Amino acid sequence: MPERVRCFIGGKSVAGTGIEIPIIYPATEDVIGTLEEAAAAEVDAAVTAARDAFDHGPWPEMGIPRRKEVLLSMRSLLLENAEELAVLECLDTGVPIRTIRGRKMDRLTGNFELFAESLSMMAGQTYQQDRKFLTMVTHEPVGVAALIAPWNSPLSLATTKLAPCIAYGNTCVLKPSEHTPMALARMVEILHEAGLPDGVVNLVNGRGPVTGAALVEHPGVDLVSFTGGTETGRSVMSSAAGNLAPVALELGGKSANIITETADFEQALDGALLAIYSNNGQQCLAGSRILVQRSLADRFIERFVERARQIRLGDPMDPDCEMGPLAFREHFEKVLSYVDIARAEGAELLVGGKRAEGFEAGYYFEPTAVLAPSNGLRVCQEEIFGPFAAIQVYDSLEEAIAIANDTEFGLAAYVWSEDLHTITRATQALRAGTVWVNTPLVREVRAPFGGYKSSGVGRDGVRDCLDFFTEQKTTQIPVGKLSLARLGAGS
Ligand code: TXE
Repeated sequence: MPERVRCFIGGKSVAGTGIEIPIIYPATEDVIGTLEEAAAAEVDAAVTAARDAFDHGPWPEMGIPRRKEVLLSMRSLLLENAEELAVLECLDTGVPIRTIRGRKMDRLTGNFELFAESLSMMAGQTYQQDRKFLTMVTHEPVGVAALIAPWNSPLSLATTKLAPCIAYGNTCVLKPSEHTPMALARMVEILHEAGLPDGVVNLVNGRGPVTGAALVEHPGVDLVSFTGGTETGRSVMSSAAGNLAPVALELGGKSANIITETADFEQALDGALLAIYSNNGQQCLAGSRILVQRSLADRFIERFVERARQIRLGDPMDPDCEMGPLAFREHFEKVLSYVDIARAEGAELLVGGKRAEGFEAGYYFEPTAVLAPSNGLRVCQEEIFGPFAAIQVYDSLEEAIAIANDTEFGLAAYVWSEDLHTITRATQALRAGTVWVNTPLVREVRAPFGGYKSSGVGRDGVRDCLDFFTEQKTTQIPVGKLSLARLGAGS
């Protein structure tokens, strides 16, 4: 475990000259390291190193077979070091180690594999409608990208940006969340050990309004890709506008999980619990509004509450742990505050609602659910980002669809039914970037992923990442000699 987390700039570890921030293990509240915050000077050095690697380095000019080889050797080395990375991510986040060892590590290594392979299939276009010209469209790297990562799943979400960014020949400066810096710092070292040229990936650490803001506003940044909260996303977008830097934003959600009376009840119950309580409830695509059809509401709520009570909270390093602590103190307090907000607005507390008992320390919060009388409540409209479900009862499918769409967000939606027409009607009408039918939380990483409305701008996925992380260049060449009008040559 690193005692100090520093910047990594131009292939070297560099001291941060900002403040020192304690790194806290959320399961015990022990200080387990110190983060050296990057001040504006280190941010500038990191952008300069990335610019230099873009303008003069081998990376953007490298042929695809060689770049692909480097990406695949990064993947192999990450795989070899998967256990170390998993432990660091667990210490960073408090997410159960079994979740990290499983789907998080698959995502991390899969991101490098996918974008390495996508290079093999990358092609431009030609237009030949006008027989006098050959018109070619080629993809070229854009330049220096600022990549801002969140704290709920640092390795997989940071590399969802980083892998396509560098695969398509760009260089970058990565800023992890100040709450979860360790696994990504180690990952950046591993990428270099695997043969990544210096300056292609630079790392700066620190608080959002300090290090993050300095990075996004830096005039040397050509592109900004951000994952985080909707409010921060708005400010990132307006800062990037100063440089006219294109932005991709993956923001919050308040996704509806519609349980119809035609659902496979047991599957829907398992799915609803997973959708709100996995990853300690801290995921943008959580099914945080559970809409249950009236005929099965009593039975569903009773079983849901019974199961929520039995979720095994514990030490996230224990492979049997199903739910760990929330990621940091302020976040714990934010989630807790929604219990009083819910009560004050007339919601009924069904389960949980307080710090979990039996833990001397740690940001443990009980799996919580409230029954909300209306979708207008703050617990139904605001992203809580914790193990906190708002359950509502509806009568008809059309009513459920209207409730589902009555939100400023549009990241995901879930529907559970065995009836074809229910499924087709719901999937067509739901205003969300991803709709899951009879399953929670699958990610097909090749397909677009992103949000409608305030859930984001742009999409992850192979085609959209190619569009975002490359410039398209149109080149036109005449076929044969042209006879051009001869201005100034007399008639
Ligand atoms: O996230 P922030 P916060 C949601 C969730 C959560 C809320 C607030 O609802 O409760 O956001 O969380 C960096 N310029 N999600 O405040 O601030 C910051 O350092 C540049 C949803 O912790 O969005 C970190 O690296 N960067 C979500 C990253 O932004 C700035 C994941 C995310 O932090 C910055 C996380 C600035 N001005 C929270 N301010 C998801 N979509 O999965 C902050 N940052």
